[in-house]
Amino acid sequence: MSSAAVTAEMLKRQAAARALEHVRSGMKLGLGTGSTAKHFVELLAERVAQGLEVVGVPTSEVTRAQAESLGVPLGTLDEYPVLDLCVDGADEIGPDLTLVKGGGGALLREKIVASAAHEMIVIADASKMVAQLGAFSLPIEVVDFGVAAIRRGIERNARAAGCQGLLTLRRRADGHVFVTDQGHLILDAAYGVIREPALLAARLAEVPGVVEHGLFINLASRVILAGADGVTVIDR
Ligand code: ABF
Repeated sequence: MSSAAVTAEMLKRQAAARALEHVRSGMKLGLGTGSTAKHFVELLAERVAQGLEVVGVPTSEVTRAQAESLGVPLGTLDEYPVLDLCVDGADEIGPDLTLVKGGGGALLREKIVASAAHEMIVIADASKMVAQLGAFSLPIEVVDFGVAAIRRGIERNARAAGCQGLLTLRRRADGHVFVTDQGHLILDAAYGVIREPALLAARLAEVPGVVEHGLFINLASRVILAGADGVTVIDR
């Protein structure tokens, strides 16, 4: 692994370790998806082995498998519809802590779990903090019926929110169409800049066939960023 990659992983782990300081025995936790959240689950598992009593609700099958293999007690949102804390990563973090998420394809479950938690802590390396959202293509989760028509609806409604850009059907590395844990497809929208996230979110939600999108608005209560100059905590 290159020295830059090692540094990036170290920063992610530092952010994850800081988030762990907010975990207490008895908590019900939302467990995020992605490489940064993976560090959190690993560190959480170490504390569980030392006696910390928590229950984790995973946001993806990948996280479920990781947490299970590490011995973290797991539950479901049906058993625990209210969570104390959700810890997750993000692809972009805006100045008001609006997030772009979904690069890992887990945005639907992530948003449901985050919404069920009293608090959402986002952990990331400092490069995820941006002045304006949109450089990272916005993941839009859609059903697999009438995708061409859904595309037109997204393009029309996004234009009304001042956003235009190529919609790309997400594929796996092997070229097959990516299918989410819920059996849906993802269109990644290269908008470049998202000036009015709330307006775009509202317009996308109106399109029949759009299940969810990667704009997380008013969900993150705290962001923990790890950078070369240390760890920064930002509260909403
Ligand atoms: C997940 O975390 C995804 O929504 C998001 O894409 C990802 C960030 O991944 P990483 O921590 O690997 O940068 O929640």
